[in-house]
Amino acid sequence: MAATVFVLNGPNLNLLGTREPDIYGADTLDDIAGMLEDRARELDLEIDLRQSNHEGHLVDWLHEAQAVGARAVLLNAAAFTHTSVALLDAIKAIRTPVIEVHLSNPHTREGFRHKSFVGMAAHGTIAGFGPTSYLLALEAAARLA
Ligand code: CA2
Repeated sequence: MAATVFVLNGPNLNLLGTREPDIYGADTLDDIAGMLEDRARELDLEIDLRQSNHEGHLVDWLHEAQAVGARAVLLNAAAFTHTSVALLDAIKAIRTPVIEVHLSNPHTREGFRHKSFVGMAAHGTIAGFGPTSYLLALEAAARLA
């Protein structure tokens, strides 16, 4: 059976492709899901992509990733990246590797985006490549032991 990679997306990413295309691009989350599923098939992986505007859902899904034995989690926690000690603790609480993903490069943006609670515990971070960030993160997940 193919290993599963969770792709967890935080607040407002349900609106992707509808606003601020200069920063986040024109692709929707469904477009990104399709792109990931195509590549996952080639890598013999399965994608379980979810989005929530609620911090606790993301915490629960990180726990679930470990419980079901997911290969890795790709996590774009959106604004919670910069605020959430709960996500930091959840990532530390599981053994499943978490790869932090961002469409934009937060380090070239406002100062409040330079701190990442997710990055403090993530296996690694890929940021700044638009939807390709997710694809690169999937490639990295496929190469994890
Ligand atoms: O670049 C990223 O992927 C971010 O995680 C996106 C977050 C932002 O708070 C992070 O600093 C960097 C914002 C996601 C908001 O998504 C929208 C989508 C469409 C229209 C407006 C916002």
